[in-house]
Amino acid sequence: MADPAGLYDAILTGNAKQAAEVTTEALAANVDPSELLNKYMIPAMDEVGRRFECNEYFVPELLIAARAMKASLELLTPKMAEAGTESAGRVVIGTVKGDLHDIGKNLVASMLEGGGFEVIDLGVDVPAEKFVDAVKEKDGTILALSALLTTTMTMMKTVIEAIEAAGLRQKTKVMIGGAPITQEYANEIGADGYSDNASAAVAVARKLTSK
Ligand code: B12
Repeated sequence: MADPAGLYDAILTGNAKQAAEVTTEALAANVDPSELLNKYMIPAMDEVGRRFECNEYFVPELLIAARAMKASLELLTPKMAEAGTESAGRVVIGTVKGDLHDIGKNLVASMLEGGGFEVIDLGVDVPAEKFVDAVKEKDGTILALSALLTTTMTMMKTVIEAIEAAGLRQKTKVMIGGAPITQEYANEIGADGYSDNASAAVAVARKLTSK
């Protein structure tokens, strides 16, 4: 079996083929998918971000690293989602308007599915009205918002205000996340839940449905 540590370099250098190969081999050898994710893949994306900040990497490098990350995630997430069966509740998820980052959001969506939730994924760059329309369809929906940019995280507040204006706030729990988001920010904008990673997001969603 190829060393799973090779996944870190494959993502860092944007080698999607190698990322998929190492992932396939590691899964065949029963390596825990969350170990691959937390030990190699997320640290690689963090390093990509660091290099971008230092002007060592530019947008093309970000894009090819993201493509390699996705190639690996496509193989991993079905394994991570295998656990759950019955519906634990309904979640509408999306990345807020102006923001195109979807790797973390997709991961949260897959983990929620694995946790037994029915997940409606609205994609990226989602305007507040679209979230409102999707939430309207069923009472008791959890709304999960993702943002990766300090310039777009403020859209989360806009979405919460739109949900309030539509008279849906009492029936809707809102959870938020993404690299710049903190518990303090969640409190500040009146979100009901926050987590900084995909597995904790499932626990948060469970807690919100049990209230
Ligand atoms: C890959 C990447 C891109 C890719 C995105 C590809 C894609 N399909 O997603 C591309 C190239 C498109 C991109 C573009 C840009 N990017 Co970018 N990008 C990144 C990078 C390197 C990795 C993000 C990532 O995927 N991380 C891995 C995932 C797994 O982590 P995550 O998203 O944080 O998600 C986890 C948690 O946050 C949480 N979570 C996430 N969402 C949610 C939701 C809920 C409800 C919950 C509970 C939890 C949760 O769980 C997830 C899993 O554990 C980050 C650096 C970084 N380390 O974050 C920069 C970064 C986010 N980008 C940045 C910038 C500046 C940009 C651009 C403006 C660059 C430019 N000049 O064009 C554009 C903006 C485009 C746009 N309008 O959105 C900056 C943001 C700076 C800031 N303070 O706002 C960062 C931080 C890089 C940096 N260090 O400067 N980017």
